[in-house]
Amino acid sequence: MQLVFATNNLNKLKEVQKLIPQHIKLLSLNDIGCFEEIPETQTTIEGNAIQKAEYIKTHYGYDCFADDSGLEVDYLNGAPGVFSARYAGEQRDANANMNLLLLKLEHITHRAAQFKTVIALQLNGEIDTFTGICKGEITEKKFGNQGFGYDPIFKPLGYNQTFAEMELELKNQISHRGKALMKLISFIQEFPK
Ligand code: ITT
Repeated sequence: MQLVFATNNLNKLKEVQKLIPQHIKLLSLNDIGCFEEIPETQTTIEGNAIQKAEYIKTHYGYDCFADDSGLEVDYLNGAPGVFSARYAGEQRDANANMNLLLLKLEHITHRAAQFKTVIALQLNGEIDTFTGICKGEITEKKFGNQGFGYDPIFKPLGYNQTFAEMELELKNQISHRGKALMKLISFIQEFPK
């Protein structure tokens, strides 16, 4: 079976490549000649994931899955959520996004947050979605330099390190994307090879 993973984020591709079973041939957007910006205009994480997967099927004809993720901060009523990538502006700058979030939480002790991923799978004319959540808290400053996005300021529950201080294997075991992907993988194991 071959499946396109519809992401322009090379970090996500790297995370997913490590977890996907060998009998599934993972194609990137590069592999199918898709170099355009895929629209993400929905108001929910789930809506964006479905939009990305459907876009690839409609315009390129491939079965495909797409992930949309966001960081939901309790004190900010779930923001930045679906706007996580462009929280500090259209330049989608991870450092600027983290700085803005740290500023909004300055002197705030309630720092609970969660990462959420929804993966939408477009396979054999059907759409299915798989959700993964990872609970944790926002640290007071940045720690570590692995990973991407908000990783340096997110400490998952039960751990003393941020995602950016962890090996990718550990992040994958406990992360929102890892959990959603495990659900996707057990779903597609059912299909013939
Ligand atoms: P796509 O091409 O897959 O859309 P993207 O970077 O736009 O890549 P999303 O819209 O799914 O990804 O994610 C929004 C943002 O949420 C992303 O840019 C990061 O800032 C943040 N994010 C998502 N997953 C993350 C993770 O595992 N660790 C840290 N930050 C993450």
